[in-house]
Amino acid sequence: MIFPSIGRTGIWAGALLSCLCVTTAAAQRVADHVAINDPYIRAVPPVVKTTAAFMQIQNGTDSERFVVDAATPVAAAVELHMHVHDDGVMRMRRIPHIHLPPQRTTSLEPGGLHIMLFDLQRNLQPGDQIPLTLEFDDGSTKTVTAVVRDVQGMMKP
Ligand SMILES: [Cu+2]
Repeated sequence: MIFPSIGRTGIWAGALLSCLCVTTAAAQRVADHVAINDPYIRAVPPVVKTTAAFMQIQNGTDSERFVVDAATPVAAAVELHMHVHDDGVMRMRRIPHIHLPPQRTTSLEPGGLHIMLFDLQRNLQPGDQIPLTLEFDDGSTKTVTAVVRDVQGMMKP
């Protein structure tokens, strides 16, 4: 029975290494230095299977950071989007990341940057609380509770 004993040693060594790695990474996680305020999701009628999430993202670090992905259990697909003026028409465009300047707050709002939720898995009623996870450029993540809210109009007032 030599393999089980080697295996066990390997597992213990591996566990020790991952503990050290996690501790080191935890001290520098972007997610720990980013504050997310007022996250909300636009309420839509049950027949509509697409909506968007908005929030204020405060980068408390001294370096430029990025949101690189987002996810929520209520949507089968999630994309980062911005609005662009195209011959007087507002269009949405997928972007690879949301830029977070150092020591600044970046607004995700109707008519601007937003997190697009596709193929909604259930009806979203105003007042519902939905977990939404953001992933940052270092791979760290932050999960916030977004409240479903009625939002008037797609454009900024
Ligand atoms: Cu969009």
